[in-house]
This record gives sequence, C-alpha cells and structure tokens, in this order.
Amino acid sequence: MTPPTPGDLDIDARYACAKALALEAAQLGMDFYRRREALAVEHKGSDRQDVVSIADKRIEDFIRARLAERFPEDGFLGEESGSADLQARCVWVIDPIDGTACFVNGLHTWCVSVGLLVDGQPHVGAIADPNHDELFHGCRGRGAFVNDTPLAVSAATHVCEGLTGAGTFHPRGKEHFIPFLQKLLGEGGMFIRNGSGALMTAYVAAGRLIGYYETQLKSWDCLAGLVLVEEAGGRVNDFFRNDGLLHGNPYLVAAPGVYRQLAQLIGPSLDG
Ligand code: 2AM
Ligand code: CA
Repeated sequence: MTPPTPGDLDIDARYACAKALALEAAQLGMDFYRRREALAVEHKGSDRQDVVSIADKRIEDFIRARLAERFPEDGFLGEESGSADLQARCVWVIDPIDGTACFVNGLHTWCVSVGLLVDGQPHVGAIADPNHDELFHGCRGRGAFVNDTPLAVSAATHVCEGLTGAGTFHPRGKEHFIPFLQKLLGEGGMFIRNGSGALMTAYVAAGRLIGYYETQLKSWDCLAGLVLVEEAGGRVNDFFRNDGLLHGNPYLVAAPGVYRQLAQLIGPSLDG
C-alpha cells in the first residue's frame, strides 16, 4: 500500500481557514486589547513574568470551536486548553495570543498564531498582527507572504550585517542567554527582543531580522512561523526532537548565511 501524502487531504481548505481564523481571532484580540485595563491577569506557576488573561482563554476557545466544527477529524494542541487527537494526520497547533506579557502591558507586539502539522511536519502557518495590519502566512511548497507580498530571508553572511532576535524566559533564564549575547556583541552583532516568538520568527522569514534565538520555546509559539521561515529560504534547528511538540526546546531560525555562526555562538545547548 502506498503511504498517505498531504495530497490526500484538503490542504487548500485548511490554509484558507488558518488565514481567516487568525484574522478573525486577532480582531477579537483587539476588542480585548482596547479595554485591557479591565482584564484580570493571572500568573502561571511560580514565574511572575508568565501571565495569562481571560482574552487568551476566550480566543483559544473561539479558535478551537471553529476548528472542531470545520475539521472534526483533526487534532488540536493549544497553549491554554491542552491537546486532543494528536495521532490525527492533521493537528492544529495554536497560540491565541503570543506575546501575552506585551498584550497586558499595552505593547503592540502580540499576535495570534495558527499552525498546522500534517503527518508530523509543519505545513501551514498564519500569524496575524492586528496592530500593524500584517498577516504572515505560508504553506509548504507554495511560499510565504506578508499580506500579498512574498517573503525572503536576509542575504546576510555575518551577524554584524543585521539584527538578531533573542529571547529567554526564567525557567531557562540567564545561563543559556547572557553568554550568547556577549559573544554576539563581540562579533559586532546586535539583538532585539519584542516578547513574541511568533512575530520574531515571521520577521526572520521577512528578512527584517537575520536570525532569532530563544533559550526555550513552546511549539505553539513557533509552529506557524517554522513554515514561513522554511518557505522563505531560511534554516531551522531540530526543534521537534525529544518530544519538542509537547515540551518545547531551544530554538534557532536564521538566514542560511548566518545560521552556522549563530549556532556556534549558542553552543551545544541548542541541539544537545
Ligand atoms: P507567550 O507570550 O505566548 O507566553 C518571548 O520571549 C516568548 O517566550 C513568547 O513567545 C512567549 O509566549 C514565550 N514564553 C512565555 N513564557 C514561556 C515559558 N515559560 N517557557 C517558554 N516560552 C515562554
Ligand atoms: Ca500565548
């Protein structure tokens, strides 16, 4: 028997749905964002910087219900409500608000991220940034775009030629981060952190950043963006090893001309 291929599935319908859903969820996010002073904010676990609001939960419920209605046979993994049917050929991996700390503090760098795994591979991604009217989207084999403009990664061949995204969170904190920054600066590079892993990944696909390193990221923060980076000609690390889908991993995406240099500056913790 021949193995199943993505061609057996209705990828067109899922790609269209990912884009429409990300845009609609982002408008819902804007409704909450405009009255964010009234939102109750909770802290996740012991990390005081890790926050969640009712907006995150409501938007995820909205996306999950829509997907269940439209593609009842598909699996689901979301930041706020957990997983279902992960053995399905199509698994949606979504973050209702990526950049929640920015969202609750009135910083405009947050987005809705809708990704789709097909047979275990990132296949479709849609990242909606309503503050800047940008929808980043892509589908395996069909390219990546911001709105209607095709994306291509940077042509940089040394880290001194552009900006590198860098981020960390307390559980993996300083030890995997400060040495990297020191070495990056030592090479004449420069870093930026905007608080949204999905947006920084989209910016690598768009050539705005030459690369992006995060000491530890969750799959819902990056899955949609991984499709965009690969379709835009970039390189990505082995993020899915050791159950990365469920537990996360260190994360690097970059233009091909600087990937190796950044990986060396990070050291063995990247894919170790
Ligand atoms: P979030 O806004 O959805 O929480 C910023 O550096 C990135 O780290 C964001 O994409 C943010 O996602 C993510 N992040 C927040 N808390 C995290 C944690 N405890 N572990 C890993 N990533 C986290
Ligand atoms: Ca989130």
